[in-house]
Amino acid sequence: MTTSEATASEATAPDAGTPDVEQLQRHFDATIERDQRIEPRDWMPEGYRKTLVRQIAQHAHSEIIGMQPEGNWLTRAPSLRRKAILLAKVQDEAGHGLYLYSATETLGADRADLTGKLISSRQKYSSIFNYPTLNFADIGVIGWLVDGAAIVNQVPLCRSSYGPYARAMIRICKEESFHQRQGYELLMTMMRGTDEQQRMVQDATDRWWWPSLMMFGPPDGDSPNTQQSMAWGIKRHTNDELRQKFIDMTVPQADALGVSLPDAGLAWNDERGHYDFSEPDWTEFKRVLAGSGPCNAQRLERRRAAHEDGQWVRDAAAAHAAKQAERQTGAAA
Ligand code: FAQ
Repeated sequence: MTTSEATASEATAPDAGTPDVEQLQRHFDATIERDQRIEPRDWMPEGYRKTLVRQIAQHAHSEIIGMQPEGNWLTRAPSLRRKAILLAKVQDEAGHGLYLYSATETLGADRADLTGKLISSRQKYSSIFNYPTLNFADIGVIGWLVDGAAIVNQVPLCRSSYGPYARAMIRICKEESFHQRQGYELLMTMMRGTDEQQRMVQDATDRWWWPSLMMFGPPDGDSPNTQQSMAWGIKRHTNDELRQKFIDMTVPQADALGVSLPDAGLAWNDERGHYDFSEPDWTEFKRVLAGSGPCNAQRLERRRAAHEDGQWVRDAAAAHAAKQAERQTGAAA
């Protein structure tokens, strides 16, 4: 184990006996200061725990709701190869949701409670999944832009201060990288195809560009959580820093693909060493967050229906577990 992997308890254990809250807080602060991990059994301030549950739950919900836009094309994939790739990707997203819900459970959250909060609109999921997938080029563009943005946002989370979240992100990021590449490869193939296929790619790029930039969250000046989350080492970069990184990375990819990005203000700035770009429409972002995006109602309705349809499975699993426990108690007696 490297020093940076040492847990808070191993690094500086508070004095023997029952430590008071101030002592525990100092110990926690010192762990964060040394850039070491907080683990589930370590003491943590309530605000830290709540912030993690909020962010990780929103992330888990995004993975699960995020299965819908692409799932929409599973039955209509143009070839067996594309269908197998898409199926694997959608299944991966379900897995990501499960690792993340498990991470919230290490913080004392209850998965059923979080699902209840999602389907009653008391917890958010990413704005990006409230846009429709109109044709198969959208599948490629989701891989390229949406998974591309997810990677830029999530790679730094592999160094997040909370151990179970950071470890979940390592595996998720490896899979997201395959997702991004399959999308880009799909688009490359379409761009070598007919005029109509090339037009489809351009149209999908035009529709997904701005929503992809909004995935990084509001501008830093309007982001109530960033400062504290960075002080706690939960987030490693601000929303605007990551948005800029994504743009700088994506513009050359668009050039290689042969598509234009729908922003007349996009231009390399030699002085800054970054691309300048226009401001996304933050009124639209707020509208989508408030529940009035193109697909919000449909996404939640489908998630609610899936939850209700699955009730008998949960009941059967609980009855089976109870029966097993009863048998074990009987055998032990
Ligand atoms: N959509 O103060 P901040 C994926 C909320 S990738 C909806 O800046 P924070 C992979 C925010 O929660 C997508 N809500 O907040 C995939 C806060 O709400 P609250 C998921 C947003 O937390 C690909 C309020 O606005 N990725 O699923 C959004 O410091 C393809 C104020 O904002 C993650 O969740 C938004 N875009 O920063 C799956 C990554 N932006 O509760 C399928 C982890 C902000 O205070 C197919 N999360 N809000 O009322 C994060 O990095 C952060 O939570 C941010 C927001 C950057 C999203």
